[in-house]
Amino acid sequence: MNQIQVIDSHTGGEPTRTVIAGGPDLGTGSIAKRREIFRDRYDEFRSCVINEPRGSDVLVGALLTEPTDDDCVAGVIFFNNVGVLHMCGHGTIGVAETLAHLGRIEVGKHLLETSVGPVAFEYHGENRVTIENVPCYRSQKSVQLEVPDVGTVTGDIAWGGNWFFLVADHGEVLSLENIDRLTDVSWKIRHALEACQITGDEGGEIDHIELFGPPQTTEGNSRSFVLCPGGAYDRSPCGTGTSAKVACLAADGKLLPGEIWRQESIIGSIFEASYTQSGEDRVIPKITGTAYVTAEATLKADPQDPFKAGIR
Ligand code: PYC
Repeated sequence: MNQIQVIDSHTGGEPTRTVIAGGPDLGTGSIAKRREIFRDRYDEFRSCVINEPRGSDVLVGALLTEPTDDDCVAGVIFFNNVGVLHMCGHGTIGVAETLAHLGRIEVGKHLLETSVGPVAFEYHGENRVTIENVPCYRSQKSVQLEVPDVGTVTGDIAWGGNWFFLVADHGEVLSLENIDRLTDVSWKIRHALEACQITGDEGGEIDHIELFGPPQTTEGNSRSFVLCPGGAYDRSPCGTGTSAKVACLAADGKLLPGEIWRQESIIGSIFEASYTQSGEDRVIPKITGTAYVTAEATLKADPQDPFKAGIR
């Protein structure tokens, strides 16, 4: 019987399942190298942890691993229902809360090693975490896209630790009641990007779509709907998505360094964001959110179980 120890948490409603024991041996290379090994050789493990019947499409996984850099409190590989991720903002906040829950960190500043570099975070206590993301930037402004059954939309392409297409002129109502329609429109946008071979830099696949609209809370500056790569929508405002948004606002001169931007998710949870400038065209976003531990569990995968590797 394979046994995998996990701690579940949610960050602004978006779940993270952190694997703390029972994961595969990925060697001692860089986290980027270990992510490749995990992607290429351990897809059954990924699917076992995330997919039904032990998980669901909405979960993001975080496999804890030894850091290569002694300054980092842990290494982490993020994954979801369809593959591996580079960075995950809500996941980093969830991992930070999990490390605090395990007694592995105190209130203060720490580093987490990811496949795209060390990510600094501050654990404030009382479930509150601020992450300092990798350098983010807008790659292309106002890209016009003809989307079958939807019409023409205009979007910015930005790197927030993942590639995003950010659209404001979608004409949709950003409400929970409209989730099916928002998912459908966002999928069509993603397929249209693929069909037109529109990518991020160096051919990076744009696998996150963000629709923006006016806020619906008194604190928010804007509400967003984010479609994740595997088809689930992000319940949180999306850490990398908020970073991509901040990069676009900064590029347009609409948000100054240090100014606060409150991004509201489709369920009304909020991330507070600001940035510092990094070189001429990059920003380092800081994202603050709250996370709560929801479960401590041991997943079991009986070798006889026909769905030991999840439903794929
Ligand atoms: O918070 O960066 C994020 C994220 C990516 C996918 C789901 N959440």
